[in-house]
Amino acid sequence: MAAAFSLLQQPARRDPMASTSGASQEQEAYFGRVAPLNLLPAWKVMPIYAPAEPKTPCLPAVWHFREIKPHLLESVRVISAKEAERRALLLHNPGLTGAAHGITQTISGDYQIMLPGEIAPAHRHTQTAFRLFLEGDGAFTAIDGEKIYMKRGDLIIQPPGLWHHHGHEGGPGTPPVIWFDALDVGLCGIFESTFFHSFTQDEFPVTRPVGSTRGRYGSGVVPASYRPQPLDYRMYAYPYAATRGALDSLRATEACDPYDGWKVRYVNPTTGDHAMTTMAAHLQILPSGMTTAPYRSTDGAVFVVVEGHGRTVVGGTTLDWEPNDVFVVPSWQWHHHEIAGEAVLFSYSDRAAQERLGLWFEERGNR
Ligand code: 1HN
Repeated sequence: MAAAFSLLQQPARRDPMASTSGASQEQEAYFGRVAPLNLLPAWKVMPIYAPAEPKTPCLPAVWHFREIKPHLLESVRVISAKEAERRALLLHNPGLTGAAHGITQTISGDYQIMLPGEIAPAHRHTQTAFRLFLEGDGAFTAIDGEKIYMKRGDLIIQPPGLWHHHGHEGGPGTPPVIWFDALDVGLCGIFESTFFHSFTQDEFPVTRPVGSTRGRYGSGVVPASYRPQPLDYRMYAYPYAATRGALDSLRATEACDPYDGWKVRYVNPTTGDHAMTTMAAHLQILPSGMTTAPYRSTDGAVFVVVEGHGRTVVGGTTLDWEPNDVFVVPSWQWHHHEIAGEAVLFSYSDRAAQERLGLWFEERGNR
């Protein structure tokens, strides 16, 4: 990206704090006179509004599934899926304080659990969401009248504005199902554009057979009359077997990328653009023993470990991970992965939104 390089290669500018650190008595008195008019001198807030490079209060962090699962299992005794609407534990970035929460300032992440026979009631919202299914059998999510059954590693995208509910159809005594959810909660919050409606009944009527959308839009064809609109996407289910197959196929003929190993991007098959309008999602495979080259980008990225184990070094912090763990690399922080056992990492971020707004930048370091 050309713009990225001109911005990245600019010489460090003078310290903007210098203009405010030594405010004179006269300047302080002036601030005091304009404040009652709800005015702030720009030169006073410039360092906050315009740091020389991206700054984030978010910290690198890891959530270990091994530690969290007992609490998830306990949550089913505390509240029903129906009462909770979504019985999920949100991953809170330890660097965020006050009203701000989320795994970064723009996106959320949570583990959700359901027991056999339960329904998580239907609702719709302006947030875009997705689920990455982790464990158990018999779970479905129903989107806009179509049930989608979920297996380990499947990505199911929930477009904004469509009614959805979830259920677990396993018989009595079947183990609970657990998946990972994400939403662009903070992003919609910043834009103050969030709408949320609960449906009048627990289940939104199912009107289309299983497999309808993937069959119609994910087979290299579209219904003849369909014209994709920029914000419209019709494919919701990305089964793990297909995505993992794409990685294996890349690996068979392409060299291992020093930054990414072998990596694929989830796309809207009718446009080739990101699969969601706000969040980008990727899946990558990294061979055992690999240490990736240092990399940073302006999108704070969240990784869900699907297979393997290893650690990720973010600045001075080392995050160890194994399957079903989740870790976050905040915006613009140098990081690399050290792979102990061949790993498959799913990752997501607000990169799709940043790219659309011309705000996304990356930098590749040398080993
Ligand atoms: C939500 O709608 C779901 O639909 C899951 O499953 C987690 C966390 C915060 C706000 C809405 C879902 C959520 C959520």
